[in-house]
Amino acid sequence: MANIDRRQFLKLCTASAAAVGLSQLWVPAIGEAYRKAAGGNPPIIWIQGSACNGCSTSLVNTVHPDMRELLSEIIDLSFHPGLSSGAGNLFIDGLYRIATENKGKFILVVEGAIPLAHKGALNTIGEDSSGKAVTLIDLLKNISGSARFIIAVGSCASFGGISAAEPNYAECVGLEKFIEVNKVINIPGCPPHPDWIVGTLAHLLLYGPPVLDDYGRPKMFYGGLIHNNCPRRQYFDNSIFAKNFGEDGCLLYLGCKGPLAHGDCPTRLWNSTSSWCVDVNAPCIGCTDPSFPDLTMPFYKRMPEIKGPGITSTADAIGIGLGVATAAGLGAHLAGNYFTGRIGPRKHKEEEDV
Ligand code: FSX
Ligand code: SF4
Repeated sequence: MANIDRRQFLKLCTASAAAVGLSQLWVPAIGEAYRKAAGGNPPIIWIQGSACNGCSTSLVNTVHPDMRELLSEIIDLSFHPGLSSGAGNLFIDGLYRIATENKGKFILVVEGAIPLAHKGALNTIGEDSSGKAVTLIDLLKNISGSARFIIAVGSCASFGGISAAEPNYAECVGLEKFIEVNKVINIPGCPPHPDWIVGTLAHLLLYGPPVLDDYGRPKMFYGGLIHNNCPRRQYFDNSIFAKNFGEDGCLLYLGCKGPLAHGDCPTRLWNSTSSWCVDVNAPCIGCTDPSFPDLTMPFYKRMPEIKGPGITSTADAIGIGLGVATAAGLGAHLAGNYFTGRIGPRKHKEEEDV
């Protein structure tokens, strides 16, 4: 058993940027849990689809724990296209061997969307020993059913993201279009914060799946609206709006999508707690939302559907209302995405808030 309980762990994971030295507390606890775990740590198989590699780059930038601690004390990253050595069919054979030997145990992490056009031929990941090209679709069909947990890392893998933006000639979809919805944990963000990835993995390994919201996102990281914790919120409430980049004021008129996006960016901060988008005068582009990017563009133009100050309902009610209003205002061809296929809401039985 870990020597920190789940409540303490959640407290550490949801702590603000002021909390330092998290690794001193929870990295050893997780390491100890691993050592005591019967059968050792479940291996992680990380595969990539249509993406920019930004999610992997974000993971490598983890600070607490750092990458060395992460790989040596927390996770068993058995396969990663960029971090594993090997080439050719040996690479693919190795991947299948890990999946077969760890049937029902391994964690499958998918980065990037799944391109469906041309039977998946736009996304081959290597060749098997007979020289036949292996597509991402083939691989997912072959191994996803054997995974214990499946994680979609990034907005592309979660909901399609940039890869599925109009006109989407490659017919990219998020993982949930491919795999039973309730089996996938989504960690959106373009890219996601390293803490969101590492914290979710750690929770999975220590306590099982975290509590998820209706879009499959761990509530411990995505439970609040950006707008709710934004340091410029007082400007919004007092109708003080920046009209040009670099001015003081709420960034709503410059396109901020903070009122519809969920995440803890304002309190967690990015790049080793140095900053986040709004801190550097850049409006939130809503990258954690299922509507990103088709419905959150243009990034630097105000969405008329996002109302100004005077809103007195709860922050979450504002977010839901805006999501629907925005979809309604942007044309049926895009709204169709929102209400059907691409962004399918799902319901979870929740015993706790996070
Ligand atoms: Fe997508 Fe990952 Fe955006 Fe990139 O690789 S979530 S394009 S920043 O980062 O898949
Ligand atoms: Fe902050 Fe954007 Fe909300 Fe303004 S609209 S308070 S800048 S999140």
